[in-house]
Amino acid sequence: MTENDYTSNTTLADIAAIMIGANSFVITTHGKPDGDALGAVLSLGRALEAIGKTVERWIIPPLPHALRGIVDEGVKLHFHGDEHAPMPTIEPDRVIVVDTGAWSQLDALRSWIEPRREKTIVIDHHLHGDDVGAKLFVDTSAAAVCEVIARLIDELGVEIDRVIAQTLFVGVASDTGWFRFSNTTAATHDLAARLMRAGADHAAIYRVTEQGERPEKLELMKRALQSLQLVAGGSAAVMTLTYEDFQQVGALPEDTERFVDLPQAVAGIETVVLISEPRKGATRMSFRSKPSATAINVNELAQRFGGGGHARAAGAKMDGPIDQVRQAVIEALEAASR
Ligand SMILES: [Mn+2]
Repeated sequence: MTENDYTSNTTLADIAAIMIGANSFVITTHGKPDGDALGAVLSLGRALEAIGKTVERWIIPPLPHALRGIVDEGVKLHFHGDEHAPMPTIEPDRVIVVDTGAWSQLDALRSWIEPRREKTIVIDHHLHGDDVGAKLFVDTSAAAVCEVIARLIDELGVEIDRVIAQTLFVGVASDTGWFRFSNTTAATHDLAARLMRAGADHAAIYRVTEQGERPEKLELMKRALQSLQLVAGGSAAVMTLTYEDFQQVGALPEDTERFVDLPQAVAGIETVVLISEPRKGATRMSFRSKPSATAINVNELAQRFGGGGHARAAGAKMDGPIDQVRQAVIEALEAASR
């Protein structure tokens, strides 16, 4: 699918009708789920169970440590790590993929999803994706896919109870950086208010999701800041975490979450890239840029490295020595700022 084809071919009302007519579902999302991805899996899963459906929730690890705290007791998550791990054993009527439509983010389950394309429904808010499912609903104006899931739950006629409210709130808060990022809209706040009225406890969610990390994360953060290089005349910051850094502090791949936000505290820094190698030879990049008239579109930048995302937040993966990747990133930043 070319990037221009990544547009809706169905409506939320149609998706709701399909869901009401089906009995069993596998819901999944991108690997290393963030709050939005996990919040969407959990809230939609609960809404479908509320109307008597059978649901399996499949997670491609790693699941960030702090996010485990938002999974309600009694909710079972199935994990798929690598090609040797089990695949879903039920043959569901429908496969639901949320918060991504990109095979690169669904690697571990691709061989299971691909033959089920006809019964797969993708619900997303990203700019780009592949031909993962026969049905696609994508709303790029939504700050979080959980905004879209809230509308879908309304279409299903399911009441937003406290648990659904909590998990939707996690998604909305997570993808907007707690309502700070430029993707936040009045509609985002309207939904957040509605979720609070339904019982979402924002202070408790903040404590669990943003203040529940392991000490190893702080050690890795120190190394990330120590590695910081200013490039493109000081307008861009590049941080690098090597495989050895992860090994020496005992950090996990998911411990880098939010590091890329840190240098943005400085006025002159417009763009930040975090390059990390949590597994030997597998380098990944996170790109952020602040909204401004001259802002670099990091979606375009990430695409040069085979990735993508949003204009202000994007990511990419690359095989190869981390030093070479860093050099290529710095050259791209220098070129983009000229
Ligand atoms: Mn999202």
